[in-house]
Amino acid sequence: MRDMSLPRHRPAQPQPTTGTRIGVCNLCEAICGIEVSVEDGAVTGIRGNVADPLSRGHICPKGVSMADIYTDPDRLRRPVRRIGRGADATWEEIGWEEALDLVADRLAATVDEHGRDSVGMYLGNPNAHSVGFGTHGTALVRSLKTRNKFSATSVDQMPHQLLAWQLYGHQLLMPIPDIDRTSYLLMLGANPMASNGSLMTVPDFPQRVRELKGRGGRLVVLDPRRTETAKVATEHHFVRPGSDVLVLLAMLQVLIADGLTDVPAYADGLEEVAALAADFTPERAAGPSGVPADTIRRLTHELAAADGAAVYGRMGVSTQGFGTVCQWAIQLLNLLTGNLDREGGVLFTEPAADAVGLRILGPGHFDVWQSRVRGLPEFAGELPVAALREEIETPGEGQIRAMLTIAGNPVLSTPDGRALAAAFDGLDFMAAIDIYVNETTRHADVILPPTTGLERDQYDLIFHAFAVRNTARWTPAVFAKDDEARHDWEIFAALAVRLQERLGVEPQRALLSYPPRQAISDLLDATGRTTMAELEAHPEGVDLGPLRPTMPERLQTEDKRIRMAPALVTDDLARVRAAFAVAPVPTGDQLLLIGRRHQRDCNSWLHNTERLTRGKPRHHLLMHPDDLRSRGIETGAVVTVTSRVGSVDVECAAADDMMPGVVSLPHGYGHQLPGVRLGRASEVVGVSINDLTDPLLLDVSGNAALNGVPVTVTLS
Ligand SMILES: Nc1nc2c(c(=O)[nH]1)N[C@H]1C(S)=C(S)[C@@H](COP(=O)(O)OP(=O)(O)OC[C@H]3O[C@@H](n4cnc5c(=O)[nH]c(N)nc54)[C@H](O)[C@@H]3O)O[C@H]1N2
Ligand SMILES: Nc1nc2c(c(=O)[nH]1)N[C@H]1C(S)=C(S)[C@@H](COP(=O)(O)OP(=O)(O)OC[C@H]3O[C@@H](n4cnc5c(=O)[nH]c(N)nc54)[C@H](O)[C@@H]3O)O[C@H]1N2
Ligand code: SF4
Ligand SMILES: [Mo]
Repeated sequence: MRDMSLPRHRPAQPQPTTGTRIGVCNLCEAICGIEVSVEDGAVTGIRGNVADPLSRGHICPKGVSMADIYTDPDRLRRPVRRIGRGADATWEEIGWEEALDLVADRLAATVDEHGRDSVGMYLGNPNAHSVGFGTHGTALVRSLKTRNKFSATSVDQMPHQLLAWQLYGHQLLMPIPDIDRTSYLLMLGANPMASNGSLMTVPDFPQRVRELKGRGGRLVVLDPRRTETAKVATEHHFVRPGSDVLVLLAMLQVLIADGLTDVPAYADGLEEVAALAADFTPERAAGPSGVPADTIRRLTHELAAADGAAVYGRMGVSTQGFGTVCQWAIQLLNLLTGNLDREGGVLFTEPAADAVGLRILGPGHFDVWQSRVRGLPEFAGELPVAALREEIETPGEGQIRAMLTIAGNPVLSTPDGRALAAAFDGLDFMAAIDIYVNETTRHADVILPPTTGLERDQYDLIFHAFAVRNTARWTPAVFAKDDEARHDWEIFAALAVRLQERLGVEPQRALLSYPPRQAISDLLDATGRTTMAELEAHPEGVDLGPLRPTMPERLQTEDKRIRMAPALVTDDLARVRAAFAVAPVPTGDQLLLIGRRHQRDCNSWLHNTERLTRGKPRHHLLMHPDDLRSRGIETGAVVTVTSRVGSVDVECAAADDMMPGVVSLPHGYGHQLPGVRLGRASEVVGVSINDLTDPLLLDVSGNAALNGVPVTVTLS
């Protein structure tokens, strides 16, 4: 049910009234260029832009839905204040000045009374997709100076950033598979046919794989589900969730024992790595992982022999118990086979706006301080979001009493989300910068809504740096915002200045008048690879060429060398040994739960658009037919899935594509909470997988182990 107290807005007279404009889709990391056709102010079509040097005309169903976000009647267009709670809450619109003052007053008062850590912050995924956050978000974050800063990073790519800092000297300096020239791509725990790639900006993955196979190259996938990507691969192997670490260490062992290494002159520590990997043989990996020993040996030899090869691993090997060791082994497989910094291997990008070289973000640090309750390590100034709830609920010095969320929905996105929702209700004050009343922001006292994709300028500060080709693109807004709307950067700047004034810090007023275009222009000038003038003359994007060798100059370590065996990793091998010493496989009636993504889902949102929610339901618990049979469960039945933290009831479906002993639920569902104001979303069936994931299951980095969660499944 939509709350009628919430005024519904149609956009004010949009412009241009008729014509075709170049835009960009900011819904995933593929950053596709688009062409938007407009007639009489209404979007009549969105296509991929064939002139875009990176995306080459690619588009997926979500790109087309950029128009639905723009016209969405559920979307907030003015600040709102909540009156009442939960299902009975109503929302009233208030003016911008009043709303900003209210948020700044309450947050500053909390800091004054209880100290700077009493305000908590969650930064969600869409921030990475907005230039305004890149240029102005940090000022807001810094103005609060809280140690209780959390983000989607710790349910996502934290191990990658931690290792990028440890090995290459900067948290954002990650080598990218040279997919357009490689002859061998070994992929673990990633499904780019659905996700369109991550930490590998690779628009049009399907076509690039066709090209790879067309030139005789191979794609090998290791995944507990025969995914859409596994189905287009030349080879797929099931691997038991959480056990990849044994397979990857065994590959290192084979590589070294069989004399297949080709170590670059700027890397140190081969002997140490050899000693560490020595007893992780393929035979030891085979039982727990389900990958036969001879397969592990063969894949290792193929990798070493290939003329340009890349190993790549994503969510499935990051958000699991050994995410850091897995990602370390992946980096080392590339390094030791001589594929780092090699055409057709993995290479560093040379972005036109270089967040790494220009130190827009610091290089990183780890465990400099710890979370108050559980003593979990910070990484680069943020704490694991799995600790957020206890930091709100546990009394004492430093307890979180007020929250600010920015573009985040942690109730659906982080472990034990249901309990986190209850914790939010206990706060003194909560504010959100968000475009919807969703499962998280319904707890906020005030919501400040920014403009969205088609109404704002865009430059992909983050994703150009992870792209399979060096390109740059500045995209002016397709539609001018209406007078009363605010861009996110305007909200960040206005709130930062207000907080600085109230907290006795010199206010950075210049922020308010320095739009992202100017900031990006300055960054482009600093590297000199292109200019704002050139980008404005080429709105389709400017091609800066394929990835090139840059080593060791591009290294950000002080001595321009790579230390291959950092203590953080070598220490964690003890945990690996212990984990697989006793019970290599789940016992009894236990199954291991993993997540999944669908091409037409977008994390926790966009379930209110007709375009993306029609068609076959896709919320089922997928289960191997043998696992159903042994429990006497028919496909389609409603089952109860139970983990340590809770249980959910959901329909199941038999799927030969699942590894026996493994079950899968999509993430981002579970919209049936009272008070959620999202048209169709509340009718979209499906439960939240994060009502089952466990905040106590963590990688050494603090990243949540969202995959490989032990569950039982019974007939409801
Ligand atoms: N179990 C399980 N959990 C997961 C995952 C998984 O695979 N399995 N994946 C994890 C990953 S990789 C991620 S990145 C997180 C994502 O989780 P979150 O960080 O929560 O991000 P989203 O769900 O993408 O978006 C959150 C909200 O941002 C708002 N929003 C959208 N666009 C904008 C905008 O332009 N500005 C503002 N201010 N708000 C906007 C919308 O209301 C949306 O609901 O989820 C994680 N959670
Ligand atoms: N359509 C769509 N696209 C998206 C998103 C979306 O929600 N929808 N979200 C975006 C975001 S925020 C991100 S971070 C990226 C993520 O991009 P990907 O990482 O490519 O996406 P996932 O589908 O989460 O892929 C994880 C894979 O790991 C497998 N897996 C689970 N556990 C294990 C394990 O222990 N070992 C191995 N080897 N595999 C395992 C799963 O079966 C799954 O196939 O996608 C982005 N793109
Ligand atoms: S692949 Fe990603 S960037 Fe491209 S249209 Fe789809 S959602 Fe948008
Ligand atoms: Mo993500």
